[in-house]
Amino acid sequence: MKEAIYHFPTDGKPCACEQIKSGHIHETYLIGTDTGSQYILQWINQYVFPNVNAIMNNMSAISGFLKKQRSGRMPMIRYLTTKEGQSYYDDGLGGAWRAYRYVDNSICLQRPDSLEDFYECARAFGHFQYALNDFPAEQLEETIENFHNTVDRYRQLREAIQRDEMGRKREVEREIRFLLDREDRGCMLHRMMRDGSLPTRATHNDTKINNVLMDKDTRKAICVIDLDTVMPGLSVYDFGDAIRYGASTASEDETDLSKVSLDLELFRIFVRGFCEACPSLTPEEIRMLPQGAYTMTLECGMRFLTDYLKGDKYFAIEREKHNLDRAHTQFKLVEDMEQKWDDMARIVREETGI
Ligand code: GN1
Ligand code: MG
Repeated sequence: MKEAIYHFPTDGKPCACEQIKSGHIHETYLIGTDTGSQYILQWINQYVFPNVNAIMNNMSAISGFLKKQRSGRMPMIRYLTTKEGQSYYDDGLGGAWRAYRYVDNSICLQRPDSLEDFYECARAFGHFQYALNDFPAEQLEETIENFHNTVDRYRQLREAIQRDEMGRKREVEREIRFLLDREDRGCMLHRMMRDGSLPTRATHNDTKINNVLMDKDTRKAICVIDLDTVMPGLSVYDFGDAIRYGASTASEDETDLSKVSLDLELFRIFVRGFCEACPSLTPEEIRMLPQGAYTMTLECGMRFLTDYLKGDKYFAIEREKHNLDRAHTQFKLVEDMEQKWDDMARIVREETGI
Protein backbone atom coordinates (compact mmCIF):
# COMPACT_ATOMS: atom_id res chain seq x y z
CA MET A 1 0.00 0.00 0.00
CA LYS A 2 1.17 3.51 -0.71
CA GLU A 3 1.22 5.17 2.68
CA ALA A 4 0.16 8.55 1.25
CA ILE A 5 -3.42 7.32 0.78
CA TYR A 6 -3.91 7.25 4.58
CA HIS A 7 -3.75 11.04 4.56
CA PHE A 8 -6.92 11.27 2.50
CA PRO A 9 -10.44 10.76 3.86
CA THR A 10 -11.37 7.57 2.01
CA ASP A 11 -14.62 5.71 2.41
CA GLY A 12 -13.42 2.41 3.90
CA LYS A 13 -9.93 1.17 4.69
CA PRO A 14 -7.50 1.01 1.74
CA CYS A 15 -6.78 -2.64 0.95
CA ALA A 16 -5.69 -2.84 -2.69
CA CYS A 17 -3.20 -0.86 -4.72
CA GLU A 18 -2.36 -1.28 -8.37
CA GLN A 19 -0.09 0.93 -10.46
CA ILE A 20 -1.54 2.29 -13.70
CA LYS A 21 1.21 2.68 -16.24
CA SER A 22 -0.01 4.96 -18.96
CA GLY A 23 1.38 8.45 -18.34
CA HIS A 24 5.03 9.37 -18.84
CA ILE A 25 5.30 11.86 -16.00
CA HIS A 26 3.49 11.11 -12.73
CA GLU A 27 3.05 7.77 -10.95
CA THR A 28 -0.60 6.78 -10.75
CA TYR A 29 -2.21 4.13 -8.52
CA LEU A 30 -5.70 2.68 -8.31
CA ILE A 31 -6.59 2.16 -4.67
CA GLY A 32 -9.44 -0.05 -3.50
CA THR A 33 -10.97 0.01 -0.03
CA ASP A 34 -12.77 -2.64 2.05
CA THR A 35 -16.14 -1.01 1.32
CA GLY A 36 -15.55 -1.31 -2.43
CA SER A 37 -14.80 2.36 -3.07
CA GLN A 38 -11.97 3.16 -5.44
CA TYR A 39 -9.57 6.09 -5.62
CA ILE A 40 -6.87 7.38 -7.89
CA LEU A 41 -3.72 8.31 -6.01
CA GLN A 42 -1.03 10.20 -7.85
CA TRP A 43 2.56 11.02 -7.06
CA ILE A 44 3.35 14.36 -8.69
CA ASN A 45 6.61 14.59 -10.59
CA GLN A 46 8.22 17.76 -9.30
CA TYR A 47 11.14 17.61 -11.71
CA VAL A 48 8.51 18.36 -14.37
CA PHE A 49 6.15 20.43 -12.17
CA PRO A 50 8.29 22.22 -9.60
CA ASN A 51 5.36 24.35 -8.46
CA VAL A 52 2.70 21.98 -7.13
CA ASN A 53 0.64 24.83 -5.74
CA ALA A 54 0.43 26.35 -9.21
CA ILE A 55 -1.10 23.21 -10.74
CA MET A 56 -3.55 22.78 -7.90
CA ASN A 57 -4.54 26.47 -8.04
CA ASN A 58 -5.07 26.39 -11.79
CA MET A 59 -7.16 23.28 -11.37
CA SER A 60 -9.45 24.86 -8.80
CA ALA A 61 -9.75 28.12 -10.79
CA ILE A 62 -10.84 26.14 -13.85
CA SER A 63 -13.23 23.90 -11.94
CA GLY A 64 -14.77 26.88 -10.16
CA PHE A 65 -15.29 28.68 -13.45
CA LEU A 66 -16.76 25.64 -15.22
CA LYS A 67 -19.21 25.00 -12.40
CA LYS A 68 -20.77 28.41 -13.01
CA GLN A 69 -21.00 27.96 -16.79
CA ARG A 70 -24.41 27.55 -18.33
CA SER A 71 -23.15 26.34 -21.70
CA GLY A 72 -23.86 22.68 -21.06
CA ARG A 73 -22.61 20.14 -18.59
CA MET A 74 -18.85 19.94 -18.09
CA PRO A 75 -18.14 17.66 -15.16
CA MET A 76 -14.70 17.68 -13.61
CA ILE A 77 -12.95 15.41 -11.19
CA ARG A 78 -12.50 16.83 -7.70
CA TYR A 79 -9.31 16.29 -5.74
CA LEU A 80 -9.76 15.34 -2.11
CA THR A 81 -8.53 17.63 0.60
CA THR A 82 -6.11 15.83 2.90
CA LYS A 83 -7.05 15.07 6.50
CA GLU A 84 -4.70 17.92 7.37
CA GLY A 85 -6.72 20.28 5.17
CA GLN A 86 -4.25 20.59 2.27
CA SER A 87 -4.87 20.25 -1.47
CA TYR A 88 -2.09 17.66 -1.66
CA TYR A 89 -0.04 15.60 0.78
CA ASP A 90 3.64 16.43 1.21
CA ASP A 91 5.41 13.27 2.44
CA GLY A 92 8.40 15.19 3.75
CA LEU A 93 10.70 13.21 1.46
CA GLY A 94 10.27 15.47 -1.52
CA GLY A 95 7.09 13.74 -2.73
CA ALA A 96 3.72 15.40 -3.33
CA TRP A 97 0.57 13.26 -3.57
CA ARG A 98 -3.02 13.90 -4.51
CA ALA A 99 -6.11 11.74 -4.74
CA TYR A 100 -9.60 11.69 -6.16
CA ARG A 101 -12.48 9.30 -6.22
CA TYR A 102 -12.37 6.97 -9.18
CA VAL A 103 -15.23 7.72 -11.57
CA ASP A 104 -17.43 4.62 -11.57
CA ASN A 105 -17.72 2.69 -14.77
CA SER A 106 -15.16 4.87 -16.51
CA ILE A 107 -12.35 3.82 -18.79
CA CYS A 108 -9.67 5.70 -20.64
CA LEU A 109 -8.53 4.46 -24.00
CA GLN A 110 -4.95 4.28 -25.19
CA ARG A 111 -6.20 4.33 -28.78
CA PRO A 112 -9.62 4.80 -30.35
CA ASP A 113 -11.25 1.45 -31.15
CA SER A 114 -13.60 3.10 -33.62
CA LEU A 115 -14.33 6.40 -35.36
CA GLU A 116 -17.07 6.99 -32.77
CA ASP A 117 -14.54 6.78 -29.93
CA PHE A 118 -12.40 9.43 -31.54
CA TYR A 119 -15.41 11.59 -32.29
CA GLU A 120 -16.31 11.49 -28.59
CA CYS A 121 -12.75 12.46 -27.71
CA ALA A 122 -12.90 15.37 -30.18
CA ARG A 123 -16.19 16.59 -28.73
CA ALA A 124 -14.83 16.40 -25.20
CA PHE A 125 -11.75 18.51 -25.96
CA GLY A 126 -13.72 20.85 -28.23
CA HIS A 127 -16.30 21.37 -25.53
CA PHE A 128 -13.62 21.95 -22.93
CA GLN A 129 -12.14 24.65 -25.15
CA TYR A 130 -15.53 26.21 -25.77
CA ALA A 131 -16.50 26.19 -22.09
CA LEU A 132 -13.29 28.09 -21.32
CA ASN A 133 -13.89 30.67 -24.05
CA ASP A 134 -14.53 33.46 -21.53
CA PHE A 135 -12.02 32.29 -18.97
CA PRO A 136 -9.37 34.96 -18.36
CA ALA A 137 -6.36 32.93 -19.58
CA GLU A 138 -3.89 35.43 -18.14
CA GLN A 139 -5.03 34.40 -14.63
CA LEU A 140 -3.55 30.95 -15.08
CA GLU A 141 -0.10 30.26 -13.81
CA GLU A 142 2.35 28.88 -16.34
CA THR A 143 2.87 25.46 -14.75
CA ILE A 144 5.67 24.59 -17.20
CA GLU A 145 7.35 27.61 -18.71
CA ASN A 146 7.40 27.76 -22.50
CA PHE A 147 5.60 24.42 -22.70
CA HIS A 148 4.46 24.63 -26.33
CA ASN A 149 6.85 27.40 -27.33
CA THR A 150 8.52 25.77 -30.33
CA VAL A 151 11.06 28.58 -30.61
CA ASP A 152 12.21 27.79 -27.12
CA ARG A 153 12.05 24.03 -27.80
CA TYR A 154 14.60 24.61 -30.59
CA ARG A 155 16.74 26.54 -28.16
CA GLN A 156 16.61 23.66 -25.70
CA LEU A 157 17.48 21.21 -28.46
CA ARG A 158 20.53 23.28 -29.44
CA GLU A 159 21.62 23.47 -25.83
CA ALA A 160 21.34 19.68 -25.47
CA ILE A 161 23.31 19.18 -28.71
CA GLN A 162 25.99 21.54 -27.56
CA ARG A 163 26.34 19.90 -24.15
CA ASP A 164 26.00 16.37 -25.48
CA GLU A 165 26.09 15.10 -21.90
CA MET A 166 25.62 11.44 -22.83
CA GLY A 167 27.77 11.43 -25.95
CA ARG A 168 24.70 10.54 -28.04
CA LYS A 169 24.92 13.35 -30.57
CA ARG A 170 26.87 11.42 -33.22
CA GLU A 171 24.21 8.73 -33.26
CA VAL A 172 21.36 11.15 -33.98
CA GLU A 173 22.81 13.53 -36.53
CA ARG A 174 20.17 12.60 -39.08
CA GLU A 175 17.36 13.27 -36.60
CA ILE A 176 18.88 16.62 -35.64
CA ARG A 177 19.08 17.61 -39.30
CA PHE A 178 15.44 16.57 -39.75
CA LEU A 179 14.41 19.04 -37.07
CA LEU A 180 16.67 21.90 -38.13
CA ASP A 181 15.40 21.63 -41.70
CA ARG A 182 11.86 22.25 -40.42
CA GLU A 183 12.50 25.03 -37.96
CA ASP A 184 10.80 27.83 -39.85
CA ARG A 185 7.61 25.88 -40.44
CA GLY A 186 7.68 24.48 -36.91
CA CYS A 187 7.75 27.98 -35.41
CA MET A 188 5.07 29.51 -37.60
CA LEU A 189 2.18 29.16 -35.13
CA HIS A 190 4.25 30.60 -32.34
CA ARG A 191 4.84 33.70 -34.47
CA MET A 192 1.11 33.91 -35.21
CA MET A 193 0.37 33.77 -31.50
CA ARG A 194 2.89 36.54 -30.87
CA ASP A 195 1.51 38.84 -33.56
CA GLY A 196 -2.09 38.19 -32.51
CA SER A 197 -3.30 36.46 -35.68
CA LEU A 198 -4.26 33.55 -33.44
CA PRO A 199 -5.92 34.26 -30.07
CA THR A 200 -4.28 33.14 -26.84
CA ARG A 201 -6.79 31.05 -24.93
CA ALA A 202 -6.97 28.87 -21.84
CA THR A 203 -6.11 25.49 -23.32
CA HIS A 204 -5.56 21.95 -22.07
CA ASN A 205 -2.21 21.34 -23.78
CA ASP A 206 -2.09 17.56 -23.32
CA THR A 207 -4.99 16.24 -25.35
CA LYS A 208 -4.15 12.56 -25.69
CA ILE A 209 -7.22 10.36 -25.91
CA ASN A 210 -6.22 8.79 -22.59
CA ASN A 211 -6.95 12.13 -20.96
CA VAL A 212 -10.68 11.65 -21.59
CA LEU A 213 -12.70 9.43 -19.30
CA MET A 214 -15.36 7.48 -21.16
CA ASP A 215 -18.31 5.48 -19.95
CA LYS A 216 -17.44 1.80 -20.25
CA ASP A 217 -20.87 0.83 -21.59
CA THR A 218 -22.11 3.77 -23.62
CA ARG A 219 -18.63 4.87 -24.76
CA LYS A 220 -19.69 8.48 -24.25
CA ALA A 221 -17.13 10.95 -22.92
CA ILE A 222 -17.61 11.72 -19.23
CA CYS A 223 -14.94 14.32 -18.61
CA VAL A 224 -11.50 15.58 -19.47
CA ILE A 225 -8.72 14.83 -16.98
CA ASP A 226 -5.05 15.71 -16.44
CA LEU A 227 -5.40 19.47 -16.12
CA ASP A 228 -1.82 20.04 -14.98
CA THR A 229 -0.88 21.76 -18.20
CA VAL A 230 -3.96 23.97 -18.54
CA MET A 231 -2.29 27.25 -19.41
CA PRO A 232 -2.55 30.11 -21.88
CA GLY A 233 -2.07 28.53 -25.32
CA LEU A 234 -3.48 27.92 -28.78
CA SER A 235 -6.65 25.99 -29.60
CA VAL A 236 -4.89 24.52 -32.63
CA TYR A 237 -2.32 22.95 -30.32
CA ASP A 238 -5.10 21.13 -28.44
CA PHE A 239 -6.46 19.94 -31.74
CA GLY A 240 -3.01 19.03 -32.98
CA ASP A 241 -1.79 17.08 -29.97
CA ALA A 242 -4.91 14.92 -30.09
CA ILE A 243 -4.28 14.15 -33.77
CA ARG A 244 -0.61 13.43 -33.18
CA TYR A 245 -1.48 10.76 -30.68
CA GLY A 246 -4.92 9.48 -31.58
CA ALA A 247 -4.98 9.65 -35.39
CA SER A 248 -1.72 7.76 -35.80
CA THR A 249 -2.04 4.22 -37.10
CA ALA A 250 0.51 2.98 -34.57
CA SER A 251 1.44 3.61 -30.98
CA GLU A 252 3.83 6.36 -29.95
CA ASP A 253 6.72 3.96 -29.39
CA GLU A 254 6.20 1.56 -32.31
CA THR A 255 9.56 0.40 -33.63
CA ASP A 256 8.29 -0.78 -37.02
CA LEU A 257 8.01 2.60 -38.70
CA SER A 258 6.21 1.15 -41.71
CA LYS A 259 3.18 0.89 -39.41
CA VAL A 260 3.19 4.62 -38.58
CA SER A 261 1.03 7.00 -40.60
CA LEU A 262 -1.74 9.54 -40.27
CA ASP A 263 -5.20 7.99 -40.58
CA LEU A 264 -7.22 10.51 -42.60
CA GLU A 265 -10.57 9.06 -41.55
CA LEU A 266 -9.67 9.60 -37.91
CA PHE A 267 -8.40 13.05 -38.82
CA ARG A 268 -11.71 13.88 -40.47
CA ILE A 269 -13.86 12.68 -37.60
CA PHE A 270 -11.77 14.66 -35.14
CA VAL A 271 -12.09 17.85 -37.17
CA ARG A 272 -15.84 17.29 -37.20
CA GLY A 273 -16.22 16.66 -33.47
CA PHE A 274 -13.83 19.39 -32.36
CA CYS A 275 -15.33 22.12 -34.56
CA GLU A 276 -18.94 21.15 -33.78
CA ALA A 277 -18.26 21.30 -30.06
CA CYS A 278 -16.24 24.51 -30.25
CA PRO A 279 -18.15 27.04 -32.36
CA SER A 280 -16.00 29.89 -31.03
CA LEU A 281 -13.02 29.01 -33.25
CA THR A 282 -12.10 31.83 -35.64
CA PRO A 283 -11.72 31.15 -39.39
CA GLU A 284 -7.96 31.57 -39.02
CA GLU A 285 -7.86 29.00 -36.22
CA ILE A 286 -9.82 26.58 -38.39
CA ARG A 287 -7.49 27.11 -41.33
CA MET A 288 -4.51 26.43 -39.07
CA LEU A 289 -5.77 23.08 -37.74
CA PRO A 290 -3.50 21.00 -40.00
CA GLN A 291 -0.59 23.22 -39.01
CA GLY A 292 -1.48 22.55 -35.35
CA ALA A 293 -1.21 18.80 -35.95
CA TYR A 294 2.07 19.27 -37.77
CA THR A 295 3.57 21.51 -35.09
CA MET A 296 2.58 19.32 -32.14
CA THR A 297 4.00 16.22 -33.81
CA LEU A 298 7.26 17.90 -34.72
CA GLU A 299 7.56 19.45 -31.26
CA CYS A 300 6.83 16.20 -29.46
CA GLY A 301 9.44 14.40 -31.54
CA MET A 302 11.88 17.19 -30.69
CA ARG A 303 11.10 16.86 -26.98
CA PHE A 304 11.73 13.10 -27.08
CA LEU A 305 15.00 13.61 -28.95
CA THR A 306 16.15 16.38 -26.61
CA ASP A 307 15.41 14.17 -23.63
CA TYR A 308 17.34 11.33 -25.25
CA LEU A 309 20.34 13.64 -25.68
CA LYS A 310 20.07 14.72 -22.05
CA GLY A 311 19.91 11.17 -20.69
CA ASP A 312 16.14 10.51 -20.38
CA LYS A 313 15.47 12.79 -17.45
CA TYR A 314 11.98 13.99 -18.31
CA PHE A 315 9.93 11.18 -19.87
CA ALA A 316 9.83 7.87 -18.05
CA ILE A 317 11.37 5.11 -20.16
CA GLU A 318 10.93 1.36 -20.02
CA ARG A 319 13.74 0.32 -22.31
CA GLU A 320 16.99 1.58 -23.76
CA LYS A 321 16.47 4.12 -26.56
CA HIS A 322 12.78 4.37 -25.72
CA ASN A 323 12.79 8.12 -26.23
CA LEU A 324 14.65 7.74 -29.50
CA ASP A 325 12.03 5.24 -30.71
CA ARG A 326 9.33 7.70 -29.72
CA ALA A 327 11.10 10.51 -31.60
CA HIS A 328 11.24 8.30 -34.71
CA THR A 329 7.49 7.68 -34.77
CA GLN A 330 6.83 11.40 -34.50
CA PHE A 331 9.20 12.20 -37.36
CA LYS A 332 7.60 9.50 -39.48
CA LEU A 333 4.20 11.06 -38.80
CA VAL A 334 5.52 14.51 -39.69
CA GLU A 335 6.73 13.18 -43.04
CA ASP A 336 3.39 11.52 -43.63
CA MET A 337 1.59 14.78 -42.90
CA GLU A 338 3.84 16.53 -45.42
CA GLN A 339 2.71 13.96 -47.99
CA LYS A 340 -0.95 14.29 -47.02
CA TRP A 341 -0.96 18.05 -46.57
CA ASP A 342 -3.41 18.83 -49.36
CA ASP A 343 -5.80 16.14 -48.15
CA MET A 344 -5.69 17.49 -44.60
CA ALA A 345 -6.49 21.01 -45.81
CA ARG A 346 -9.27 19.71 -48.06
CA ILE A 347 -10.85 17.71 -45.23
CA VAL A 348 -10.89 20.79 -43.00
CA ARG A 349 -12.62 22.74 -45.80
CA GLU A 350 -15.14 19.98 -46.43
CA GLU A 351 -15.99 19.59 -42.76
CA THR A 352 -16.20 23.26 -41.85
CA GLY A 353 -16.86 25.15 -45.07
CA ILE A 354 -13.88 27.39 -44.27
C1 GN1 B 1 3.39 13.52 -21.41
O1 GN1 B 1 2.29 11.90 -19.08
P1 GN1 B 1 1.42 12.14 -20.23
O2 GN1 B 1 1.38 10.94 -21.10
O3 GN1 B 1 0.04 12.63 -19.85
C2 GN1 B 1 3.66 15.00 -21.64
C3 GN1 B 1 2.96 15.48 -22.90
C4 GN1 B 1 3.43 14.65 -24.09
C5 GN1 B 1 3.18 13.19 -23.80
C6 GN1 B 1 3.75 12.33 -24.88
C7 GN1 B 1 3.50 17.40 -18.76
O4 GN1 B 1 2.03 13.35 -21.11
O5 GN1 B 1 3.27 16.83 -23.15
O6 GN1 B 1 2.75 15.03 -25.26
O7 GN1 B 1 3.76 12.78 -22.55
N1 GN1 B 1 3.22 15.78 -20.50
C8 GN1 B 1 4.02 16.72 -19.95
O8 GN1 B 1 3.14 11.10 -24.86
O9 GN1 B 1 5.12 16.99 -20.41
MG1 MG C 1 -1.97 12.17 -19.16
